Parts: sequence; structure tokens; C-alpha cells
Amino acid sequence: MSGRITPARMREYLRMYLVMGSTNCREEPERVLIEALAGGATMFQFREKGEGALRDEAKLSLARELQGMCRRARVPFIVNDDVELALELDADGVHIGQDDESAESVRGRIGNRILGVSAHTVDEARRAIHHGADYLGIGPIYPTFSKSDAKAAQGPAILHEMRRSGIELPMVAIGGITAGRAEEAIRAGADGAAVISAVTQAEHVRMAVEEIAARVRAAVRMG
Ligand code: 3NM
Repeated sequence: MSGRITPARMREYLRMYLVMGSTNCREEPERVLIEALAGGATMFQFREKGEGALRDEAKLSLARELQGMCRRARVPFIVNDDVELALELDADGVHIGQDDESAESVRGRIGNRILGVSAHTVDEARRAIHHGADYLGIGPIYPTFSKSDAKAAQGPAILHEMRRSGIELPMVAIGGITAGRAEEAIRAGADGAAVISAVTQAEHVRMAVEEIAARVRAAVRMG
């Protein structure tokens, strides 16, 4: 990529954003990702966290495998939190939370790669934008069981509040998003849905992704 990603392109990538690592999956993560890509996932975040998470060589090896799949599907591969890993793999981007290294410092290290930052308040969002974020992850919108240290659910109102306060950067809603809730999040101001369990725990991963992507696109068209 020559320059920073444009907001228009970023919004398209955020539509059906799958976030996961091995601990989120009921079957092999490779199988989940294959199905999710077939269903139309638009971006992928490798988030290898929690009890039993892979480390060192095993983590690197899984990351490489999943990155290869994303490349073949032309879907951006984003690494959660681990800037070294992202640079080693030449990943498409990095996603960080408020407790990780500062956005400013990460931007300095990753050049024009995609930078996503989790924000829970308008102030955090403004700071992230100032420090070079390409998109914001806003959550948790609904209660989530996939993040042990998640804050209280804020409801879609936080997305409205961000837009009302003049935050124009591409935004993805995260936390408890399901096909049924995706429309509400988009109507409230999100550009897409970031999802762990509604996809990784689904009986039919491909169908789950297809349904969320379709609901998001319908809501975007209506907006
Ligand atoms: N970040 P699920 S909530 C990774 O609020 C993550 O920033 C959140 O998983 C935040 O789709 C969350 O299963 C977990 O609820 C999302």
C-alpha cells in the first residue's frame, strides 16, 4: 500500500470484520477462517488471547497460516496488540486497545499500515484520531462473553454519541454483535460489525457470516 488507507476503503473493510484466535474456536481456526472468508468476511483480526492461547512459535505459525488465507482472499490481515508480530509478518495492520502501547507510538512503528484503536468514550476517540488511527472499534455495544476484561455494555447509544460529537472516522461496533443486532449498530452510526462468537460459535460459520454481512449491507444502503 503506498499511502494511508482512505476512509471510503476502510468503511468497506469494516462491514463484516471477523476477530478471533484459537481459543475462540470450537474447531480448528483454519477451518473457521476458510468458511468465514467463503461467506464474505471483509477483514480479519488475529487476536490470540485468553486462557490456553498459543505463544511464541506456535502463535507465529498459526498467524502465518491465517495470513496466507487472508492474502489469497484479498482480505486485510490485522494483528491484535502485537506490533512485533505484525512487522515480522508484514501484516496489513494492527489493532490496539487503550491499555496497550500508545496509538502515536504504534503509528510511528507501522508506517502506513492500517491502525485500529478501541475507544469507549468521545475523548478516547478524539485522542486516537489525533494519534493517527484509521478506524475506531467501539464497544462493548452489547454484553460479551469473549473478553474477560470487557467494560459494561454501552448500547448503540454510544455510536450515536460519537457521530453527534463530530467523530467522522470509520467506526466498527464490537461486543455481542449478532445478525439480529447488526442493523441496529449500523443505524446508530457504525460502518460495520466486528464479531467473535456469533461467527466462531455458529453451527454454520459461512452462513453466519453471510447473514451478518447481508444485514450490515442492507442497513448501510438504507442509511
Ligand atoms: N473488544 P463477541 S468487546 C475483542 O469492547 C472485544 O473493545 C471489545 O466478542 C471492546 O463478538 C470484544 O463474542 C469481544 O461479543 C467481542
